[in-house]
Amino acid sequence: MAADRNVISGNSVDGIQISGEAADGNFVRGNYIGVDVNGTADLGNGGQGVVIYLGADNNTVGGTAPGAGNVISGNNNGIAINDASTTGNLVRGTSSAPIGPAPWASAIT
Ligand SMILES: [Ca+2]
Repeated sequence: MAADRNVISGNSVDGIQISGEAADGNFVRGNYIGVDVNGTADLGNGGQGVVIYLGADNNTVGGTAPGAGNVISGNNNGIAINDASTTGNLVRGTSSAPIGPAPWASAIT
């Protein structure tokens, strides 16, 4: 999965927005968000790395399978989940290490 990752970095606003009542059941897996293609240098997005809001429900960032974790670093904020109508979202396999100690860890720094 790692070779298939997206590099979502260097945007002036948010890296990924999952927004609105219909934005339910999405997965964000295996990406570099806010770092360079090697996953080692700061290339942060100007807003959130990932933001889930305005009624987006039951979305998953990361996961427990090998390669499902994201590296989310260098952004203004790592992950934001906002608004009372935004429910049931999961952030899985998190780690404070620059790249998680297990291949499935999401590193959020
Ligand atoms: Ca919804």
